[in-house]
Amino acid sequence: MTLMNQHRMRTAGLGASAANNGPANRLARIVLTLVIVELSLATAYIHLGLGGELFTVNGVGYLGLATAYAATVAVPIAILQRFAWLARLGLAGYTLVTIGAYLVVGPHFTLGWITKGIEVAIVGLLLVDMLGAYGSVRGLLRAASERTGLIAAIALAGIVAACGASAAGSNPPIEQTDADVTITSRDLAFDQTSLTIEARTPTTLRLVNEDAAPHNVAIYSDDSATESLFIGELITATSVVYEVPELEPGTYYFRCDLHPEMDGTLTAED
Ligand SMILES: [Cu+2]
Repeated sequence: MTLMNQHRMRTAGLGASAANNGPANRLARIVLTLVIVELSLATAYIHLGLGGELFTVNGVGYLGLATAYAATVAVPIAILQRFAWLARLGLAGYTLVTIGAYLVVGPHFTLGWITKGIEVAIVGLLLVDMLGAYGSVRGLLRAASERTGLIAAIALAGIVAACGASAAGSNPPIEQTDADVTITSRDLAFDQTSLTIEARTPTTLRLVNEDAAPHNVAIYSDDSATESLFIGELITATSVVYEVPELEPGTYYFRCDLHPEMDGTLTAED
């Protein structure tokens, strides 16, 4: 950002705050900031709960950027406030990159898509926030979009809180169905790195997940994981019996799609 742009932004910011100084508007801005921080912390919490290196690093990033955003926007210290534009752009950019990486890499499961919905909302609300702070469109349009965004934001914050409460409250019992093969995930690791099943016949595979982080078992033709033969649903703190389709005799690759470092060899033999 050039010095001239910064100057223009600050000038625009002053103009906007002079025009928007009513207590209702000020309250709206505070609530908007709180909601953006809450949604960022919710995303951090979900990602830290998934475990594994990538999600942990990403969650810590959200924590740091949410803190930087809250500090530069809300703390009345001039030197901090001068960097509010950087914190806003940083959080928006980071969120966009996270969404993009997710679309490419996955894993695409329900909680993942919920998190992406929250992230899209973060970016949208930051745009409303930046529009309000730096006012590049007319005041009327700005005020209108701010209020609409605010109502949507409050509704979304309520949904996130409700989801969090229901996730914390649910504790499904572990099924006790018999299966041909059983594998257990504990402390972000499988208890076996090699599984053997009967070839040319459908197999039942039980995954007992003792972790609070979601895991699945997915089978691929080899460790490039490009050709999938079976993708089990992700489960958290419960057990599931997968119906694995029949496989020709040979050696295959299995892993947890969420934590690819949890992997091993599956052998199908007659
Ligand atoms: Cu996993």
